[in-house]
Amino acid sequence: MMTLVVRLTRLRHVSASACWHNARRRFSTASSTRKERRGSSFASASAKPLLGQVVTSQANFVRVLVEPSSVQEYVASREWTADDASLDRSNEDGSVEDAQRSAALSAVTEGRVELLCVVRALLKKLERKVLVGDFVSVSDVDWVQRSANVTEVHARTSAIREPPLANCNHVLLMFSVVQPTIEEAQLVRFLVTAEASGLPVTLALNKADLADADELNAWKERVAGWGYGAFGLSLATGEGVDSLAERLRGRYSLVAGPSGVGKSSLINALKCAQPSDTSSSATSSSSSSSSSFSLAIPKLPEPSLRPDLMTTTTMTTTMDAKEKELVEFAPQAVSHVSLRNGRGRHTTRNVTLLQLPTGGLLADTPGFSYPSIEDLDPKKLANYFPEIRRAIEQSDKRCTFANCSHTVEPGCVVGADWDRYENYCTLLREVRQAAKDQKRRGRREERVKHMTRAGGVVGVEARLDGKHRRRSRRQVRQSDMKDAMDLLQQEENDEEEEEEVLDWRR
Ligand SMILES: Nc1nc2c(ncn2[C@@H]2O[C@H](COP(=O)(O)OP(=O)(O)OP(=O)(O)O)[C@@H](O)[C@H]2O)c(=O)[nH]1
Ligand SMILES: [Mg+2]
Ligand SMILES: [Zn+2]
Repeated sequence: MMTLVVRLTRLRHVSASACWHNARRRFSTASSTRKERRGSSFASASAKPLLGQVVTSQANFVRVLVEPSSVQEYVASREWTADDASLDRSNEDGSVEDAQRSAALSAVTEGRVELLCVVRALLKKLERKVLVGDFVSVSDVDWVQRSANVTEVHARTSAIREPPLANCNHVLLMFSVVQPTIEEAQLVRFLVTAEASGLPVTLALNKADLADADELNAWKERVAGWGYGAFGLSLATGEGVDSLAERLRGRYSLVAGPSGVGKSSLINALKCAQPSDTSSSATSSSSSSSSSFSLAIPKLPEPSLRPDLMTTTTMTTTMDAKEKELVEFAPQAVSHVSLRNGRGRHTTRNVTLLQLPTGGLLADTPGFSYPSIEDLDPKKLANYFPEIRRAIEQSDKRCTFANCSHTVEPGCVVGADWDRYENYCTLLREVRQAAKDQKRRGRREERVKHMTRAGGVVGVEARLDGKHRRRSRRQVRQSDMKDAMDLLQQEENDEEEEEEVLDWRR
C-alpha cells in the first residue's frame, strides 16, 4: 500500500504559461550551436533542443509530449548533413530520403508528438528528479524510434511529492459515498494534505447512483460546514459530470483519492465529452469558476481523441495512423471494487497526465488509503482547516496566547465547538510526534555516518570526535611531508646558526 502525501514545495510562483515562456527563452539562447551527439541510428547535426512536458513516467523512462512549434524550430534549425545519407531509405513513392529527416518532417505535421526518453545520468547524479508535469529539454532525438534524452528540467511552479507531480495548479479530491464508503478520518487527512499543497481544492463525491440520496446530502451538508462545496457525481449516469468538467476547464488538475472511487472512470468520462474551443478555455475558466485561481495552462497540442478529429497525416514512422489512433483512444484502466470488502483494487499504477477535450489537463494518479502527514509543520496545521481560518478571520478578538494551538488554551477564539475539532486534535498530536521523531532522527544522523561499501551495501558507522578519528592515508602522507619539510627547514636553520657562530668566533 502506498502512503502518499500531497505536499507543495513552492519553488517560484509563476504561471504555467510563463514557465513555458521562460523555458523557451532559455532554449533559444542556449545550445543552438550545440552539436548533437551522434546516436546509433541518427545523424549528428546542430539543432535547437526541444521543449516538452513529461506526461508519464515508468521505471527509467519518461514520455515527453513535445510542443509542435518546438518540433518545427528543431527541424528548421537542424543542418541535415551529408552523414544523413547513411540513413537513407526508400519511401513509398520510390524516392530516397533520409529516414530521420522524413520522420521529423512528419512529426511537424502531427498534432501530438510523444517521445520516449531516458533521463541523462548527469541529472540523476545531481538528484534532479524528473516528475510528471515537468517541462524539460530533450535532445539526441531519434525521430524514427521516437526516442530522446532528457537533458534539463525547467523551473517548477509547484511540486507535489506524492503522488509525484510538477506544475499543477488545482487539486481534485475524489471520494465515493459507497463502494468504497467514505471514512471520516481518511477524508479529513486527504483534505488537510491537499490544503497543505497551497493549491485550490475541489471535492467530488462520486457514485451518487449507488448511494442513498439522504446519505449523499448529509455528507454534502457536512463538508459544506467544513468549507467545501462538494460536487455530487455519478459517472454511471453522467450526473454532475458537466459541472465538474466546467470546474476543470483550463486548469491543470491532479485527481487524488482512495482506490476504487472512480478517478480513472472520471477521466474516461471526460474523454468522451465534446471537445471545446481551446482558445476560449483560459478565459472561460477564470470567469466561470468560483475559485480565485485562474492560471492559464500551457498551450499543449490537443490530442486527437475522436476519429473525426484525427489528423490525416501519412506517417512514415514506425507507428501507423491506426495504431496511433488506438493509443490515443486507449481509456484509463478501471476495475471493479472488491466484493469482499468494497475497496478498490489499486488499478492505476502510474501518474499520467492527460489532456481533456473539454479543456485543461488532468493527472490520473494511483489510489491510496492514508496520506502521510509526517512532513507537516505542527505550527501550520491550523491553517489547513478552513473552519479555523474562518473563526480567526470573523472574530474581532485575538486568541489570548500568540502561539495558541487552538485546542485547550483559555481565551482561544476558535474553541472546541466545531465538527472537526477531534480530528484536528488527533492530527495535531500525530504531527507533533512526527516532528519530534524527525528531530531525534536528525540528531542520530549527526552522530552516525553512512558509508557505501563494496556491492553498494550501505553501512552505518559512529561519527568520531577529532581525537579518536583515524587519519586517512592522504592525511598521513601530507602530515609526513610537512614533518619532513619542517625538519629540513630546522636543519637549514641549524646550519646557518652554526656558520654564524663560526663567523663570530673567527
Ligand atoms: N455505479 C457506479 N460505479 C462507478 C462509478 N464511477 C466508477 N465506478 C466503478 O467503480 C470502479 C472503480 O473505478 P476506477 O475508475 O477504476 O477507480 P479508481 O479511483 O481509478 O481506482 P484506482 O485506480 O485503483 O485508484 C469501476 O468498476 C467503475 O466502473 C459511478 O459513478 N457509479
Ligand atoms: Mg484508476
Ligand atoms: Zn486559539
